[in-house]
Amino acid sequence: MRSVCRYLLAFAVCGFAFLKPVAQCPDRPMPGSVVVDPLSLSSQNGALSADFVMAHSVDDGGYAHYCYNYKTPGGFVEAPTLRLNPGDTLHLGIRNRIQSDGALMKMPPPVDKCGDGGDMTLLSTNVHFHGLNVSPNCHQDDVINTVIQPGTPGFEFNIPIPKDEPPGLYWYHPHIHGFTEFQVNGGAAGAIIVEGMEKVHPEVAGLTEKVLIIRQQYLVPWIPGPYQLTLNYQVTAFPFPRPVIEMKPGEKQFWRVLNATLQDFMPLQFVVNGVPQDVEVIALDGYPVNKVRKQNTVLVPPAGRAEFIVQAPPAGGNAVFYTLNYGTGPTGNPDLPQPLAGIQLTNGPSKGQVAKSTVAALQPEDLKFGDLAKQSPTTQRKLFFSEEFGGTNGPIQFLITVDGQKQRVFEPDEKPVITTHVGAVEDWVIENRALETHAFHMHQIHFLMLEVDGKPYPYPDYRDTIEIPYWEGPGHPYHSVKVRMDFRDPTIAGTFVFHCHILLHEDLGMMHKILVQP
Ligand SMILES: [Cu+2]
Repeated sequence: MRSVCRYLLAFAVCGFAFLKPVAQCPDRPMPGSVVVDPLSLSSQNGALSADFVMAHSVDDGGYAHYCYNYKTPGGFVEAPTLRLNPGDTLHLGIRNRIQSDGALMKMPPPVDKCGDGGDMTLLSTNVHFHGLNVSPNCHQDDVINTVIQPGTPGFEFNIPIPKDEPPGLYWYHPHIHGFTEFQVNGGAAGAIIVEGMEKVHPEVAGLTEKVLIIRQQYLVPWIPGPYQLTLNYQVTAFPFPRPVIEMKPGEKQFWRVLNATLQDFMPLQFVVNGVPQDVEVIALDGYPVNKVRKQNTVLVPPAGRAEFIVQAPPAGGNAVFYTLNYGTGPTGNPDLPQPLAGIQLTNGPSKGQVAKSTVAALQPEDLKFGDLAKQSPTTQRKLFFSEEFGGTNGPIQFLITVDGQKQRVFEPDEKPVITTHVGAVEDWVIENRALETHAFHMHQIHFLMLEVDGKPYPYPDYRDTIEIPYWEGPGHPYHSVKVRMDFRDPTIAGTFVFHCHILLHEDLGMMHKILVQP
Protein backbone atom coordinates (compact mmCIF):
# COMPACT_ATOMS: atom_id res chain seq x y z
CA MET A 1 0.00 0.00 0.00
CA ARG A 2 2.86 2.33 0.66
CA SER A 3 3.41 2.67 -3.03
CA VAL A 4 -0.21 3.47 -3.65
CA CYS A 5 0.03 6.31 -1.15
CA ARG A 6 3.18 7.49 -2.77
CA TYR A 7 1.50 7.46 -6.15
CA LEU A 8 -1.47 9.46 -4.89
CA LEU A 9 0.76 11.91 -3.08
CA ALA A 10 2.61 12.32 -6.32
CA PHE A 11 -0.53 13.64 -7.91
CA ALA A 12 -1.11 15.94 -4.96
CA VAL A 13 2.27 17.54 -5.44
CA CYS A 14 1.64 18.27 -9.11
CA GLY A 15 -0.03 21.53 -8.27
CA PHE A 16 3.36 22.75 -7.15
CA ALA A 17 4.40 23.34 -10.74
CA PHE A 18 1.69 25.91 -11.15
CA LEU A 19 2.73 28.07 -8.23
CA LYS A 20 4.77 30.83 -9.74
CA PRO A 21 7.91 31.71 -7.80
CA VAL A 22 10.16 34.62 -8.62
CA ALA A 23 11.96 33.89 -11.90
CA GLN A 24 15.38 32.53 -11.07
CA CYS A 25 16.39 30.71 -14.22
CA PRO A 26 17.83 32.33 -17.38
CA ASP A 27 15.63 32.76 -20.44
CA ARG A 28 15.79 29.86 -22.87
CA PRO A 29 16.31 30.25 -26.64
CA MET A 30 13.41 31.20 -28.91
CA PRO A 31 11.96 28.49 -31.20
CA GLY A 32 13.43 28.59 -34.69
CA SER A 33 16.81 29.94 -33.64
CA VAL A 34 20.27 28.54 -34.31
CA VAL A 35 21.23 25.76 -31.89
CA VAL A 36 24.16 26.89 -29.79
CA ASP A 37 26.43 24.60 -27.79
CA PRO A 38 26.25 24.93 -24.00
CA LEU A 39 29.02 27.04 -22.46
CA SER A 40 32.12 24.85 -22.00
CA LEU A 41 34.19 24.90 -18.81
CA SER A 42 37.53 23.15 -19.30
CA SER A 43 39.96 21.89 -16.69
CA GLN A 44 43.24 23.76 -16.19
CA ASN A 45 46.38 22.18 -14.79
CA GLY A 46 44.61 19.00 -13.82
CA ALA A 47 41.55 20.47 -12.17
CA LEU A 48 38.17 21.95 -13.01
CA SER A 49 36.52 24.08 -10.34
CA ALA A 50 33.01 25.42 -10.85
CA ASP A 51 30.13 26.62 -8.70
CA PHE A 52 26.51 26.09 -9.66
CA VAL A 53 23.40 27.49 -8.04
CA MET A 54 20.37 25.22 -8.41
CA ALA A 55 17.35 27.44 -8.97
CA HIS A 56 13.73 27.15 -9.97
CA SER A 57 11.20 29.21 -11.90
CA VAL A 58 8.08 28.71 -14.01
CA ASP A 59 7.85 30.06 -17.56
CA ASP A 60 4.92 31.79 -19.25
CA GLY A 61 3.75 28.48 -20.70
CA GLY A 62 3.51 27.00 -17.19
CA TYR A 63 6.57 24.74 -17.52
CA ALA A 64 8.74 24.44 -14.43
CA HIS A 65 12.43 25.20 -14.92
CA TYR A 66 15.07 23.73 -12.64
CA CYS A 67 18.42 25.20 -13.63
CA TYR A 68 22.09 24.76 -12.78
CA ASN A 69 23.02 28.46 -12.85
CA TYR A 70 26.63 29.37 -13.55
CA LYS A 71 27.74 32.98 -13.17
CA THR A 72 29.56 34.63 -16.07
CA PRO A 73 30.44 38.30 -16.66
CA GLY A 74 27.44 38.43 -19.01
CA GLY A 75 24.99 36.98 -16.47
CA PHE A 76 23.87 33.51 -15.45
CA VAL A 77 24.00 30.67 -17.95
CA GLU A 78 22.41 27.28 -17.50
CA ALA A 79 24.07 23.85 -17.25
CA PRO A 80 27.54 24.36 -18.75
CA THR A 81 29.45 21.43 -20.23
CA LEU A 82 32.22 20.23 -17.91
CA ARG A 83 35.33 19.17 -19.85
CA LEU A 84 38.08 17.19 -18.16
CA ASN A 85 40.96 14.94 -19.07
CA PRO A 86 41.46 11.49 -17.60
CA GLY A 87 43.39 11.96 -14.33
CA ASP A 88 41.94 15.44 -13.64
CA THR A 89 39.86 16.30 -10.58
CA LEU A 90 36.42 17.88 -10.69
CA HIS A 91 35.59 20.32 -7.87
CA LEU A 92 31.91 21.16 -8.23
CA GLY A 93 30.17 23.38 -5.69
CA ILE A 94 26.37 23.27 -5.52
CA ARG A 95 24.25 25.81 -3.68
CA ASN A 96 20.55 25.07 -3.52
CA ARG A 97 18.32 28.11 -4.02
CA ILE A 98 15.10 26.33 -4.93
CA GLN A 99 12.40 28.39 -3.27
CA SER A 100 9.93 26.99 -0.80
CA ASP A 101 6.30 27.11 -1.82
CA GLY A 102 4.44 25.26 0.84
CA ALA A 103 3.71 21.72 1.95
CA LEU A 104 5.19 18.87 0.01
CA MET A 105 5.48 15.12 0.11
CA LYS A 106 8.76 13.86 1.45
CA MET A 107 10.96 10.81 1.80
CA PRO A 108 12.62 10.03 5.13
CA PRO A 109 16.21 11.21 5.58
CA PRO A 110 18.97 8.83 4.56
CA VAL A 111 20.51 6.59 7.20
CA ASP A 112 24.07 7.80 6.65
CA LYS A 113 24.22 11.57 6.45
CA CYS A 114 26.20 13.18 3.64
CA GLY A 115 25.77 16.90 3.18
CA ASP A 116 22.92 18.65 4.97
CA GLY A 117 20.89 15.58 5.92
CA GLY A 118 17.15 15.93 6.56
CA ASP A 119 14.16 14.80 4.53
CA MET A 120 14.41 14.28 0.80
CA THR A 121 11.86 16.60 -0.83
CA LEU A 122 11.25 18.39 -4.10
CA LEU A 123 13.23 21.30 -2.65
CA SER A 124 16.33 19.24 -1.85
CA THR A 125 18.86 18.20 -4.45
CA ASN A 126 22.10 16.33 -5.12
CA VAL A 127 24.07 15.34 -8.22
CA HIS A 128 24.65 12.06 -10.03
CA PHE A 129 27.61 11.93 -12.39
CA HIS A 130 26.05 9.54 -14.88
CA GLY A 131 28.46 7.09 -16.47
CA LEU A 132 31.63 8.17 -14.69
CA ASN A 133 33.52 5.15 -13.35
CA VAL A 134 34.18 6.84 -10.01
CA SER A 135 33.68 6.28 -6.29
CA PRO A 136 30.13 6.08 -4.82
CA ASN A 137 31.32 7.63 -1.54
CA CYS A 138 30.29 10.94 0.03
CA HIS A 139 31.54 14.02 -1.89
CA GLN A 140 31.90 11.87 -4.99
CA ASP A 141 29.14 10.07 -6.92
CA ASP A 142 26.89 9.24 -3.95
CA VAL A 143 23.15 9.56 -4.55
CA ILE A 144 21.88 7.48 -1.63
CA ASN A 145 22.95 9.73 1.25
CA THR A 146 23.80 13.10 -0.28
CA VAL A 147 21.15 15.73 0.39
CA ILE A 148 21.66 19.45 -0.25
CA GLN A 149 18.89 21.49 1.34
CA PRO A 150 17.69 24.91 0.14
CA GLY A 151 19.29 27.93 1.76
CA THR A 152 22.29 26.14 3.24
CA PRO A 153 25.92 27.14 2.48
CA GLY A 154 26.12 24.34 -0.08
CA PHE A 155 28.13 21.25 -0.82
CA GLU A 156 31.29 20.45 -2.76
CA PHE A 157 31.88 17.40 -4.89
CA ASN A 158 35.56 16.46 -5.31
CA ILE A 159 35.86 13.75 -7.92
CA PRO A 160 39.12 12.38 -9.28
CA ILE A 161 38.54 11.22 -12.85
CA PRO A 162 40.41 7.91 -13.24
CA LYS A 163 43.52 7.98 -15.43
CA ASP A 164 42.01 5.24 -17.57
CA GLU A 165 38.55 6.83 -17.87
CA PRO A 166 37.29 6.25 -21.42
CA PRO A 167 36.95 9.47 -23.45
CA GLY A 168 33.37 10.36 -24.24
CA LEU A 169 30.12 12.01 -23.28
CA TYR A 170 28.84 11.66 -19.72
CA TRP A 171 26.32 13.81 -17.86
CA TYR A 172 25.13 15.21 -14.56
CA HIS A 173 21.64 15.44 -13.11
CA PRO A 174 19.88 15.45 -9.70
CA HIS A 175 19.08 12.07 -8.12
CA ILE A 176 16.98 12.70 -4.99
CA HIS A 177 14.88 9.59 -4.54
CA GLY A 178 11.21 10.27 -5.25
CA PHE A 179 11.86 13.63 -6.91
CA THR A 180 14.42 13.09 -9.66
CA GLU A 181 11.77 13.36 -12.35
CA PHE A 182 10.62 16.85 -11.35
CA GLN A 183 14.06 18.40 -11.46
CA VAL A 184 15.15 16.67 -14.69
CA ASN A 185 11.76 17.57 -16.23
CA GLY A 186 12.68 21.16 -15.43
CA GLY A 187 15.89 20.85 -17.42
CA ALA A 188 18.40 20.14 -14.64
CA ALA A 189 20.92 18.18 -16.68
CA GLY A 190 24.22 18.98 -18.34
CA ALA A 191 27.04 17.32 -20.26
CA ILE A 192 30.40 16.11 -19.01
CA ILE A 193 33.06 15.37 -21.60
CA VAL A 194 36.14 13.32 -20.88
CA GLU A 195 38.53 14.56 -23.55
CA GLY A 196 40.62 12.45 -25.90
CA MET A 197 38.18 10.79 -28.30
CA GLU A 198 40.55 11.53 -31.21
CA LYS A 199 43.17 9.34 -29.53
CA VAL A 200 40.94 6.30 -29.98
CA HIS A 201 39.08 7.36 -33.12
CA PRO A 202 41.21 9.84 -35.14
CA GLU A 203 38.27 10.22 -37.54
CA VAL A 204 36.90 12.98 -35.28
CA ALA A 205 40.12 15.05 -35.18
CA GLY A 206 39.57 18.60 -36.39
CA LEU A 207 35.85 18.22 -37.04
CA THR A 208 33.41 20.85 -35.83
CA GLU A 209 31.91 19.38 -32.69
CA LYS A 210 28.36 19.87 -31.44
CA VAL A 211 27.05 18.97 -28.00
CA LEU A 212 23.33 18.32 -28.46
CA ILE A 213 21.21 17.74 -25.36
CA ILE A 214 17.65 16.52 -25.86
CA ARG A 215 15.41 17.17 -22.88
CA GLN A 216 11.72 16.50 -22.35
CA GLN A 217 9.23 18.68 -20.51
CA TYR A 218 5.75 17.89 -19.28
CA LEU A 219 3.41 20.40 -17.71
CA VAL A 220 2.69 17.71 -15.10
CA PRO A 221 5.46 15.13 -15.22
CA TRP A 222 3.69 12.43 -13.22
CA ILE A 223 0.74 12.18 -15.57
CA PRO A 224 1.40 10.68 -19.00
CA GLY A 225 0.30 13.21 -21.54
CA PRO A 226 1.56 15.61 -24.14
CA TYR A 227 5.20 16.56 -23.81
CA GLN A 228 7.65 18.84 -25.55
CA LEU A 229 11.18 17.89 -26.50
CA THR A 230 13.83 20.57 -26.38
CA LEU A 231 17.21 20.69 -28.08
CA ASN A 232 19.77 22.65 -26.06
CA TYR A 233 16.78 24.21 -24.27
CA GLN A 234 15.05 25.27 -27.49
CA VAL A 235 11.52 23.87 -27.83
CA THR A 236 11.31 21.50 -30.77
CA ALA A 237 7.60 20.83 -31.10
CA PHE A 238 4.92 21.54 -33.66
CA PRO A 239 3.67 24.24 -34.36
CA PHE A 240 6.85 26.08 -33.34
CA PRO A 241 9.53 26.58 -36.02
CA ARG A 242 12.28 23.97 -35.84
CA PRO A 243 15.62 24.56 -34.17
CA VAL A 244 18.32 25.28 -36.76
CA ILE A 245 21.64 23.42 -36.93
CA GLU A 246 24.18 25.11 -39.15
CA MET A 247 26.49 23.09 -41.37
CA LYS A 248 28.47 23.89 -44.50
CA PRO A 249 27.57 21.98 -47.68
CA GLY A 250 29.25 18.56 -47.58
CA GLU A 251 30.71 19.23 -44.15
CA LYS A 252 31.32 16.42 -41.67
CA GLN A 253 30.55 17.25 -38.04
CA PHE A 254 31.05 15.30 -34.82
CA TRP A 255 27.77 15.25 -32.90
CA ARG A 256 27.73 14.30 -29.24
CA VAL A 257 24.08 13.63 -28.43
CA LEU A 258 22.69 13.18 -24.92
CA ASN A 259 19.21 11.80 -24.34
CA ALA A 260 18.35 13.67 -21.13
CA THR A 261 14.63 12.99 -21.47
CA LEU A 262 12.51 11.51 -18.70
CA GLN A 263 11.41 8.47 -20.67
CA ASP A 264 11.83 8.88 -24.44
CA PHE A 265 13.47 6.01 -26.32
CA MET A 266 14.83 7.74 -29.40
CA PRO A 267 15.72 6.04 -32.70
CA LEU A 268 17.77 8.94 -34.12
CA GLN A 269 18.28 9.57 -37.82
CA PHE A 270 20.00 12.14 -40.02
CA VAL A 271 17.67 12.36 -43.01
CA VAL A 272 18.75 13.93 -46.33
CA ASN A 273 16.15 14.58 -49.03
CA GLY A 274 13.87 12.12 -47.27
CA VAL A 275 16.44 9.30 -47.00
CA PRO A 276 18.06 8.30 -43.69
CA GLN A 277 21.83 8.55 -44.06
CA ASP A 278 24.51 6.37 -42.59
CA VAL A 279 26.23 8.08 -39.69
CA GLU A 280 29.62 6.91 -38.37
CA VAL A 281 29.09 5.75 -34.80
CA ILE A 282 32.08 6.74 -32.63
CA ALA A 283 30.96 6.11 -29.05
CA LEU A 284 27.94 4.99 -27.01
CA ASP A 285 27.30 5.94 -23.38
CA GLY A 286 30.69 7.66 -23.14
CA TYR A 287 32.64 4.62 -24.29
CA PRO A 288 34.33 4.51 -27.72
CA VAL A 289 33.02 1.69 -29.91
CA ASN A 290 35.57 -0.97 -30.73
CA LYS A 291 35.39 -0.19 -34.43
CA VAL A 292 33.69 2.81 -36.04
CA ARG A 293 30.53 1.55 -37.73
CA LYS A 294 27.92 2.94 -40.09
CA GLN A 295 24.23 2.89 -39.14
CA ASN A 296 21.29 4.85 -40.48
CA THR A 297 19.44 4.66 -37.13
CA VAL A 298 20.94 4.93 -33.65
CA LEU A 299 18.59 3.97 -30.81
CA VAL A 300 19.33 5.98 -27.67
CA PRO A 301 17.34 5.04 -24.54
CA PRO A 302 16.59 7.65 -21.89
CA ALA A 303 19.92 8.63 -20.26
CA GLY A 304 21.92 7.10 -23.13
CA ARG A 305 24.44 8.95 -25.29
CA ALA A 306 25.41 8.51 -28.92
CA GLU A 307 28.40 10.19 -30.54
CA PHE A 308 28.60 10.05 -34.31
CA ILE A 309 29.84 11.81 -37.43
CA VAL A 310 27.21 13.23 -39.79
CA GLN A 311 27.81 14.63 -43.27
CA ALA A 312 25.80 17.54 -44.61
CA PRO A 313 24.38 17.24 -48.12
CA PRO A 314 25.80 19.28 -51.00
CA ALA A 315 24.44 22.80 -51.53
CA GLY A 316 20.71 22.72 -52.28
CA GLY A 317 20.10 19.55 -50.24
CA ASN A 318 17.58 19.28 -47.46
CA ALA A 319 18.53 17.64 -44.17
CA VAL A 320 16.67 17.01 -40.92
CA PHE A 321 17.71 15.57 -37.55
CA TYR A 322 14.87 13.21 -36.68
CA THR A 323 13.61 10.78 -34.05
CA LEU A 324 11.39 7.90 -35.14
CA ASN A 325 8.40 6.41 -33.37
CA TYR A 326 9.30 3.81 -30.71
CA GLY A 327 6.75 1.39 -29.27
CA THR A 328 7.08 0.92 -25.52
CA GLY A 329 4.27 -1.63 -25.08
CA PRO A 330 0.68 -1.77 -23.77
CA THR A 331 1.46 -0.04 -20.44
CA GLY A 332 4.18 2.23 -21.82
CA ASN A 333 3.82 5.82 -22.95
CA PRO A 334 4.03 6.75 -26.63
CA ASP A 335 7.40 7.96 -27.90
CA LEU A 336 6.36 9.90 -30.96
CA PRO A 337 8.22 10.58 -34.21
CA GLN A 338 9.24 14.17 -34.87
CA PRO A 339 11.97 16.35 -36.36
CA LEU A 340 14.43 17.62 -33.76
CA ALA A 341 16.12 20.21 -35.95
CA GLY A 342 16.42 21.35 -39.54
CA ILE A 343 19.88 21.66 -41.07
CA GLN A 344 20.67 25.05 -42.55
CA LEU A 345 23.46 24.97 -45.10
CA THR A 346 25.68 28.00 -44.73
CA ASN A 347 27.97 29.57 -47.29
CA GLY A 348 31.63 28.89 -47.66
CA PRO A 349 33.77 25.81 -47.93
CA SER A 350 33.67 23.16 -45.27
CA LYS A 351 36.33 23.39 -42.58
CA GLY A 352 37.00 19.69 -43.04
CA GLN A 353 39.45 17.72 -41.04
CA VAL A 354 42.83 19.10 -40.12
CA ALA A 355 46.08 17.32 -39.41
CA LYS A 356 44.30 14.01 -39.31
CA SER A 357 46.34 11.23 -37.90
CA THR A 358 45.27 7.89 -39.25
CA VAL A 359 46.93 6.02 -36.41
CA ALA A 360 45.10 5.78 -33.12
CA ALA A 361 47.26 6.64 -30.10
CA LEU A 362 45.07 4.47 -27.91
CA GLN A 363 43.48 1.13 -28.83
CA PRO A 364 40.00 0.31 -27.51
CA GLU A 365 41.50 -2.72 -25.73
CA ASP A 366 43.72 -0.35 -23.73
CA LEU A 367 40.73 1.42 -22.20
CA LYS A 368 39.24 0.65 -18.81
CA PHE A 369 37.35 -2.69 -18.97
CA GLY A 370 39.04 -3.33 -22.34
CA ASP A 371 39.98 -6.93 -21.43
CA LEU A 372 36.62 -7.82 -19.92
CA ALA A 373 35.55 -10.16 -22.74
CA LYS A 374 38.53 -12.39 -21.86
CA GLN A 375 37.67 -12.65 -18.16
CA SER A 376 35.76 -15.56 -16.65
CA PRO A 377 32.73 -14.56 -14.58
CA THR A 378 32.97 -15.36 -10.87
CA THR A 379 29.19 -15.15 -10.39
CA GLN A 380 26.02 -15.35 -12.50
CA ARG A 381 22.86 -13.49 -11.55
CA LYS A 382 19.40 -13.00 -12.96
CA LEU A 383 17.24 -9.92 -12.39
CA PHE A 384 13.89 -8.95 -13.80
CA PHE A 385 11.69 -5.92 -14.29
CA SER A 386 7.99 -6.32 -13.46
CA GLU A 387 4.89 -4.23 -12.78
CA GLU A 388 2.08 -4.97 -10.36
CA PHE A 389 -1.38 -3.83 -11.30
CA GLY A 390 -4.13 -2.40 -9.14
CA GLY A 391 -7.58 -1.36 -10.26
CA THR A 392 -8.11 -0.08 -13.76
CA ASN A 393 -5.61 2.75 -13.75
CA GLY A 394 -2.56 0.80 -14.87
CA PRO A 395 0.50 -0.31 -12.98
CA ILE A 396 1.00 1.04 -9.51
CA GLN A 397 4.17 -0.74 -8.52
CA PHE A 398 7.32 -0.71 -10.58
CA LEU A 399 9.78 -3.36 -9.53
CA ILE A 400 13.24 -4.66 -10.26
CA THR A 401 14.01 -7.90 -8.48
CA VAL A 402 16.93 -10.27 -8.07
CA ASP A 403 15.47 -13.63 -9.14
CA GLY A 404 14.59 -15.65 -6.03
CA GLN A 405 14.11 -12.61 -3.78
CA LYS A 406 10.83 -11.04 -2.70
CA GLN A 407 9.52 -8.37 -5.08
CA ARG A 408 9.52 -4.97 -3.40
CA VAL A 409 9.97 -1.33 -4.23
CA PHE A 410 13.10 0.58 -3.22
CA GLU A 411 13.22 2.15 0.22
CA PRO A 412 16.02 4.60 1.07
CA ASP A 413 16.90 2.64 4.24
CA GLU A 414 16.88 -0.80 2.60
CA LYS A 415 19.81 -3.20 2.76
CA PRO A 416 21.64 -3.95 -0.50
CA VAL A 417 19.93 -6.73 -2.47
CA ILE A 418 23.29 -7.76 -3.94
CA THR A 419 26.59 -7.99 -2.07
CA THR A 420 29.76 -8.64 -4.01
CA HIS A 421 33.42 -7.72 -3.62
CA VAL A 422 36.20 -5.89 -5.39
CA GLY A 423 37.69 -8.30 -7.91
CA ALA A 424 34.43 -9.92 -8.93
CA VAL A 425 33.43 -10.24 -12.57
CA GLU A 426 29.74 -11.07 -12.89
CA ASP A 427 27.40 -12.00 -15.71
CA TRP A 428 23.88 -10.68 -15.24
CA VAL A 429 20.81 -11.60 -17.24
CA ILE A 430 18.20 -8.83 -16.97
CA GLU A 431 14.74 -9.82 -18.13
CA ASN A 432 11.64 -7.72 -18.74
CA ARG A 433 8.43 -9.35 -17.48
CA ALA A 434 6.41 -6.12 -17.79
CA LEU A 435 4.16 -4.98 -20.62
CA GLU A 436 6.37 -1.91 -20.97
CA THR A 437 9.91 -1.29 -22.16
CA HIS A 438 12.38 -0.39 -19.40
CA ALA A 439 15.88 1.10 -19.45
CA PHE A 440 18.36 -0.63 -17.13
CA HIS A 441 21.01 1.73 -15.69
CA MET A 442 24.01 0.71 -13.62
CA HIS A 443 25.82 3.30 -11.51
CA GLN A 444 29.63 3.39 -11.15
CA ILE A 445 30.61 1.04 -14.00
CA HIS A 446 30.01 0.31 -17.65
CA PHE A 447 28.95 -3.20 -18.54
CA LEU A 448 29.90 -5.25 -21.57
CA MET A 449 27.03 -6.33 -23.81
CA LEU A 450 27.09 -10.13 -24.23
CA GLU A 451 23.67 -11.26 -25.45
CA VAL A 452 20.24 -9.98 -26.41
CA ASP A 453 17.38 -12.49 -26.13
CA GLY A 454 19.91 -15.27 -25.64
CA LYS A 455 21.78 -14.55 -28.86
CA PRO A 456 25.30 -13.15 -28.99
CA TYR A 457 25.35 -9.35 -29.29
CA PRO A 458 27.11 -8.42 -32.53
CA TYR A 459 29.37 -5.71 -31.06
CA PRO A 460 31.60 -5.57 -27.96
CA ASP A 461 29.84 -2.41 -26.76
CA TYR A 462 30.17 -1.06 -23.23
CA ARG A 463 27.05 0.65 -21.96
CA ASP A 464 25.72 2.13 -18.74
CA THR A 465 22.07 2.20 -19.85
CA ILE A 466 20.30 -0.36 -22.05
CA GLU A 467 16.73 -0.78 -23.23
CA ILE A 468 14.93 -4.07 -22.59
CA PRO A 469 11.78 -4.32 -24.74
CA TYR A 470 8.36 -5.08 -23.31
CA TRP A 471 6.81 -8.53 -22.95
CA GLU A 472 4.30 -9.15 -25.75
CA GLY A 473 2.13 -11.23 -23.38
CA PRO A 474 1.21 -14.89 -22.76
CA GLY A 475 2.76 -17.26 -25.27
CA HIS A 476 5.71 -14.94 -25.87
CA PRO A 477 9.15 -15.18 -24.27
CA TYR A 478 10.50 -12.39 -22.09
CA HIS A 479 13.06 -10.14 -23.72
CA SER A 480 16.40 -10.01 -21.97
CA VAL A 481 19.97 -8.80 -22.11
CA LYS A 482 23.04 -10.53 -20.73
CA VAL A 483 25.83 -8.22 -19.63
CA ARG A 484 29.19 -8.53 -17.88
CA MET A 485 29.79 -6.40 -14.77
CA ASP A 486 33.39 -5.59 -13.84
CA PHE A 487 33.98 -4.93 -10.12
CA ARG A 488 37.78 -5.29 -10.26
CA ASP A 489 38.62 -1.61 -9.73
CA PRO A 490 38.72 -0.78 -5.97
CA THR A 491 37.77 2.83 -6.83
CA ILE A 492 34.11 1.84 -7.05
CA ALA A 493 33.94 -0.05 -3.73
CA GLY A 494 30.91 0.96 -1.66
CA THR A 495 27.14 0.97 -1.90
CA PHE A 496 25.41 2.29 -4.99
CA VAL A 497 22.28 1.67 -7.07
CA PHE A 498 20.94 0.23 -10.29
CA HIS A 499 17.51 1.17 -11.63
CA CYS A 500 15.21 1.86 -14.51
CA HIS A 501 16.00 5.22 -16.13
CA ILE A 502 12.39 6.00 -16.89
CA LEU A 503 12.48 8.51 -14.08
CA LEU A 504 8.90 8.00 -12.89
CA HIS A 505 9.72 4.31 -12.41
CA GLU A 506 12.92 5.11 -10.54
CA ASP A 507 11.14 7.60 -8.28
CA LEU A 508 8.43 5.02 -7.52
CA GLY A 509 11.01 2.44 -6.49
CA MET A 510 12.20 0.49 -9.56
CA MET A 511 15.68 0.59 -8.06
CA HIS A 512 17.85 -1.29 -5.57
CA LYS A 513 21.24 -1.12 -3.88
CA ILE A 514 24.36 -3.16 -4.51
CA LEU A 515 27.30 -3.32 -2.09
CA VAL A 516 30.79 -3.88 -3.48
CA GLN A 517 32.92 -4.79 -0.47
CA PRO A 518 36.50 -3.53 -0.56
CU1 LIG B 1 11.11 1.52 -16.27
